[in-house]
Amino acid sequence: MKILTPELYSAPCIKKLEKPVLTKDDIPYDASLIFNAGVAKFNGQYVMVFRNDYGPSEENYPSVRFKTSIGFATSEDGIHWKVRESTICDSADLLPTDELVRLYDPRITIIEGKPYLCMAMDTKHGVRGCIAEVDDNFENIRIISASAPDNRNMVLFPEKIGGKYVRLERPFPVYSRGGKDRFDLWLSTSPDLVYWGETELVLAVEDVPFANDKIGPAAPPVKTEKGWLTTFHAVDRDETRGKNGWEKAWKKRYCAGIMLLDLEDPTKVVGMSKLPLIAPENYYETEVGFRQQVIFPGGMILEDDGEVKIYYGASDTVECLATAKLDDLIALCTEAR
Ligand code: BMA
Repeated sequence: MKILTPELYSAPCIKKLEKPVLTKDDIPYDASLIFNAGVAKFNGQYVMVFRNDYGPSEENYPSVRFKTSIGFATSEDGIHWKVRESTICDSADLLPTDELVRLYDPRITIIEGKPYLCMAMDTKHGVRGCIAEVDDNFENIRIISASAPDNRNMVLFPEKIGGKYVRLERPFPVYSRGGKDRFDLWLSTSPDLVYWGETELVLAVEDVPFANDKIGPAAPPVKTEKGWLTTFHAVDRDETRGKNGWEKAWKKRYCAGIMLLDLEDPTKVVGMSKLPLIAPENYYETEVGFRQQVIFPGGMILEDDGEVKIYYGASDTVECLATAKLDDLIALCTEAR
């Protein structure tokens, strides 16, 4: 295992599955990097919408450029997945004249029985965050709202709060935060999922002891008696780090953090773990893959027996699953560690 300093570890209550739950070998079409999936329980099964970056290999990267498709899979147990032959969308289908370049990093939220996807959206004029409606078969998407650049990593809450839809998001204030990645986690509300406003800061990068670079939302929040339980991604950067993947150098490490937000006013952080929830440790998180040392949750499911499933992309290459008990996750947020 490659050790980055300072060493960071997952919380003791986290149990990682030994192998990824989805890799390129499971995909019935051109696939290379399968990661950053959204996962939900919907109509009696688990559904997954995942990112597939394909085209280049480690040998010919970066002269061959990635294409990106969004795939769909279902599961009876949340562990073994069946991937559908047809994708939801594919950047290869876009025309060179189109403004949209690709959609990626999908998250699923079911609101009043209807599935919605939040995605990052690269366009010719900047990175935007979008919300899309999707039919119950996850075949056709319709983008209903897209932010101004620079924003992405949006996640919707599963119900209205105070009569309004709510999302967490991560704008990129490149000029006003010192010209570096100093990006924070924000919240906006909407009467209709289309028009968004009342934007407030929730958590700043300097509030997170294991981040020195940027933070942002991860999986959509889960409602608990103690508050909205939600993961976030947290990045530390070290200029001395060298080759950690396909690129000449990859200087960032992504961990997952966890916090509780107030049930009625989710701009208020009720508690946050001062240590990472999930850190890169395993072989497929630290030794192999496109960008090693990256953990990026996109789906969190609370089961009836109190088990929480957390799905995360590892090394921007495979999709993994960790589990924990709800009570332990709440304790991490409310008891100082
Ligand atoms: C972010 C996004 C994520 C990715 C991460 C690490 O900026 O592109 O999709 O997982 O970088 O490469």
